[in-house]
Amino acid sequence: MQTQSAEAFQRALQLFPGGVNSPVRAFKGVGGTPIFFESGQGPYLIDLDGNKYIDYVASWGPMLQGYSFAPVVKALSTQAQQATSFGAPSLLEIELADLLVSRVPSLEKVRMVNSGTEATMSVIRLARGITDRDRIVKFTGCFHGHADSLLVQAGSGVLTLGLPDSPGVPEALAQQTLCLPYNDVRAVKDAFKRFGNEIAAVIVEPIAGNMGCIPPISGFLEELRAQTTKHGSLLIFDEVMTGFRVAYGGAQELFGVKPDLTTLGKVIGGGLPVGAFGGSSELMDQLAPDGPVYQSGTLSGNPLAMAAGHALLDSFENDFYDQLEDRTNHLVEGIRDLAKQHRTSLFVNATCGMFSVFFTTQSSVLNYHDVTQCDADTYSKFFHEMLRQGIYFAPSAYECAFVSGSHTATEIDQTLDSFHDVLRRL
Ligand code: KE4
Repeated sequence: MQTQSAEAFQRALQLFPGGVNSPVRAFKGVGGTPIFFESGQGPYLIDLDGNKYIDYVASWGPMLQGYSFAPVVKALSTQAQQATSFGAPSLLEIELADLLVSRVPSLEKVRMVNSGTEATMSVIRLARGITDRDRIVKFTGCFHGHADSLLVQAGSGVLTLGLPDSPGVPEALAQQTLCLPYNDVRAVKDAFKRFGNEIAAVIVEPIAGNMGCIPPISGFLEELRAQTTKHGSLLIFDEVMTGFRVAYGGAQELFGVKPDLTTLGKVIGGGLPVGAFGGSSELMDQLAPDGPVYQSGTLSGNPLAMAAGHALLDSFENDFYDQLEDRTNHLVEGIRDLAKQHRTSLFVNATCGMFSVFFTTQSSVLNYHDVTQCDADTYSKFFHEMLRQGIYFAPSAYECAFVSGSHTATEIDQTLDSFHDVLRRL
């Protein structure tokens, strides 16, 4: 008997390309058909057939306090009765911006947008406008959304689907994007030696999360800061995934490296569509209407989204991150112990609130090349076995697993029990 998810997917295939509204949801990377969810509560998701899962996808990061988080639900229901959109300034955007600026070291001013892609697309235009340079540097396997200049050797869905790059991106534009190996200090130095004064900006995930989780090696972010400063280029930290997840002030607080510009998304919307980018007042004032670099958005600063984002971010008391780190470590150390016990060749990269399981005999996974040496087929088997255990991991070997503030020891221990059962059979 067909599940209701399978039936829904048949309908979706008639309406959406690939039956989805974002490629990585299509299960192409793991096989099978997507699960359609009906509701979520804390760390749990429930699908159309009433199956309950402990969730580690977190809507790809935003759900840092789990699903149906009461303060967010309350803020949304209150605001919805006032107005769902103004297309005009409101105090709600000020309250969220105040919170972002007070916590993220590089921010003096921000511009609200509606997705991470909008944030990175806009910040690249700003950097090019400010420096009057065209070249940008990104890192192979890092994903910054689907703006043309950034869809070059990208991670996430591009990597999952094995797409070389994307048709439709003008060659002339793609040529302005220099892709370097992540964590490769020598390659960064060489690139700046050759192109230094032509480089508008370097954009980097300060902890890579779109080729699986890959933290920076010591000195990598510091070298990016040194080289961009030396050559008059701008350093952009894409903290769409890491912002408010890995630390109170994001990865830039964690590593003590301050970029010129930062992009944010996911968590700051509390599950609603919000992105933002920001930096010093001097740089941000180059944006219209005061400055010459144009950027705009009908629903930017949307009151519902601002209310949801503020309610979520306002819930992170200082010890939130200590607890999140402890919970993440408890799970990750447990996985490593079980892998040893079962002699499973796997490697785990982790940081506060996010981790990835790589099926590999390698003793480290530091860049895209290492990731390509990992066994994606075994990940697919792992994914489906865990699904049968009621544990929902990302339907791709090139994504992260996310722990939330709603995952308690109960869910973590149940997840480890499932790992025990599954690793035995892999
Ligand atoms: P969005 O446009 O999807 O809101 O954000 C793009 C983006 C930018 N920067 C980073 C570091 C990101 O991780 C993302 C989006 N992440 C993927 C999953 N890793 C979104 C999932 C999807 O594409 O459906």
